[in-house]
Amino acid sequence: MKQPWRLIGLAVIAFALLMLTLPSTSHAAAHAVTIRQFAFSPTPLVIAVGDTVTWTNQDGVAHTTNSITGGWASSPLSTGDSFSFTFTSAGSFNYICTIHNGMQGTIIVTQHGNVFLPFAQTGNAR
Ligand SMILES: [Cu+2]
Repeated sequence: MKQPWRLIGLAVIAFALLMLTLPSTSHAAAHAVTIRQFAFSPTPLVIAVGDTVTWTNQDGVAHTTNSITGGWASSPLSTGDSFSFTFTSAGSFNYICTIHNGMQGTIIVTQHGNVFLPFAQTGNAR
């Protein structure tokens, strides 16, 4: 009769380990994009689902950050102003400054939110 209890014990441990890994899978990071000299930097920027990007205008003139596909749209950002957006789905998102259409950038959102990824990365100091 010891085996069933042992299996249940293992299941509890496995469940506890899974719960421990969940916060790290939704470990949202913050990224900064600088707007300077009529350019977004860095671009392309690679992030994970759930991460937040903050654009900050360091130019002397106003700029915007507007997704071409309508995901986000800032109002004109004056010098020192910031705009943040949290990406909730994977994909490649192109954006522009609507004041200066030649200003273009790309945010690449990858699917790091995979629950099983931490198991594959055992021993990785993350
Ligand atoms: Cu601009």
